[in-house]
Amino acid sequence: GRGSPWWRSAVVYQVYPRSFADSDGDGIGDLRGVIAKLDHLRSLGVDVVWLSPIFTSPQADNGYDISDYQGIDPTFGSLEDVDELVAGLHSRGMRLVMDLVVNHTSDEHQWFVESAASKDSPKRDWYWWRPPREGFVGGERGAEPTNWHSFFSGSTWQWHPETGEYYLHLFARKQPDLNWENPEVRQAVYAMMRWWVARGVDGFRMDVINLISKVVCDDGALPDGVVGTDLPAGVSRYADGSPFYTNGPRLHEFLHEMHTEVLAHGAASGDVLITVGEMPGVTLEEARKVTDPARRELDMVFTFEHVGIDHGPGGKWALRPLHLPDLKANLARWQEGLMAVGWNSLYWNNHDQPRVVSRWGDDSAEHRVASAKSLGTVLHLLRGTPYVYQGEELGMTNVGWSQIGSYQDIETLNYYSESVSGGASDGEVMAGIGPVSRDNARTPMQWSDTPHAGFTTGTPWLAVNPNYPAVNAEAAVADPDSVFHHYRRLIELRHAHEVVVEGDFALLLPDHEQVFAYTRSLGDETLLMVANLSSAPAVVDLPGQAATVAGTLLIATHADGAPADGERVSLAPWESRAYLA
Ligand code: ISL
Repeated sequence: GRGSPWWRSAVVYQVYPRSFADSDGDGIGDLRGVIAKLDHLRSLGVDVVWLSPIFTSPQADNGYDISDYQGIDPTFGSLEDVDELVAGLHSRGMRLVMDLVVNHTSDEHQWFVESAASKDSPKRDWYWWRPPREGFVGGERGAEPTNWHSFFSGSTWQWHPETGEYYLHLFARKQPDLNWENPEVRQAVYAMMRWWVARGVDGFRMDVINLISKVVCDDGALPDGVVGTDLPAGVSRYADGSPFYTNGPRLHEFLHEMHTEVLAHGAASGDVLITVGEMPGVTLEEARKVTDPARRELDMVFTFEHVGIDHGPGGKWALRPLHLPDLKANLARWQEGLMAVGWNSLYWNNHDQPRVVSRWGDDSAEHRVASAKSLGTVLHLLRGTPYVYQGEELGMTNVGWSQIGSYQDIETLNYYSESVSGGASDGEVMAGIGPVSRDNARTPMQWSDTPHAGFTTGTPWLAVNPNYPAVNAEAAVADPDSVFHHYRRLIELRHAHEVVVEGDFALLLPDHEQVFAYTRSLGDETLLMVANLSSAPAVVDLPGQAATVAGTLLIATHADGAPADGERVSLAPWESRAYLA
């Protein structure tokens, strides 16, 4: 509605700077590379750029391990480059969202260095230090304070012989968790956020922000996870600790405090900031609380339910083929659940997820373009704020290497070592890694058909996907039927039609195994989206939709699509259309 915050009609584009554009030939993308490509983003029509971390970092997790929140890693450039990026975006009518990674720091952050120096350090309590389990010698198997399994394999506890205690790291051992129970930690984070806001940033994407509050027992101990059978063989001595650090007891209190201390004051421009909390394990009920404007926490969250919908019993490393009705039911549940109160973020891809055209589309030469377009249509006409991950607008695909030596992602490498040392064969582990490794999303952006896809004049830090001669930005921009121009039109539709932004959502054909169909309605307008997400033709009857299919065709994948016949719509493989009446 009128007077609603600017970000409700915005589309966000994620830049993963290491893989976006390299200006100096060292093989790693950088800020001057991003600055050089702003017109690509402007012609796509996005409103906001979310930049993955560019801060000083040992790069153990590609910048999600920060050693100085107010410094820029020399790999990426300088503070002056950030200022120029902000100015370049603002002058083109776009805004900048920074990545806020404050569940953990790097172990090379000065805060941790001081904390680790001695048990009496004034900063000792800034992190989670705990003694070895009673009856065990520190460092030996089983002595860890809890049995939790790390997101990046192994224990969540690292033995520190110098002070005779363990520290907690939910991710890599170079990513110690900050202790948000300590008010000094929280104030230091808020001060750093205010510094970035004063410098001109327009918002924050908050890394794993629903993991900041942990369950602490009265005696200060953290609880053990229940040992189950759901962990792969090699890791079965660990348990799932997530109930004790996901959506923890003080999460809403901390987010509200952050709102009061920082977010409520708005951007330097005078506008409201935009905030999105990355929340693995978030439930709809928690998301509604976080995004209820009256509670003053965050604007939206990244849920993980839909990107877990094809996980097998072994988790993300055992992807199964998508069962479309499950995906539809899940997205519909979130659409409906955040309709009256709260707001959705909409995404298929980011730097942690495999490429959607390979995962749920068909990346063969025959269907790549149509399937990328139809998946885009399904997402972009939903209610919420869409996020486009770099290369998604080109229909970039998974690379799916079969040799572990090709990969660099720490999650992938640690999982490989843990599984192989637990007795799994290289072949079976690689069969799991290929379709889902985060490196699928991290191969360099494909700009042109020149060597290394025009990403760098040097040697890229991660190999370019060999399909770049066919899949690249230069070719896509020149071709009016490309995925790029389809995404550009989808973004235009959101800007042009209030029904795309605010309309109520209703799912059609919930059980259909090929077709995703829904309506959006606002006042007397109805938008109908119908997409065949399969490589076979489909014919559907849409009860009550005769008027909409006779309305204006807003966007379509196939120029020569069969006209609708009453309520009956016939769709070619991967064909989609949206009508407005
Ligand atoms: O990638 C994942 C899917 O298995 C998750 O485990 C992922 O690590 C989780 O979604 C949190 O992601 C965020 O925090 C991590 C960082 O590695 C990711 O890149 C970031 O998006 C730790 O900072």
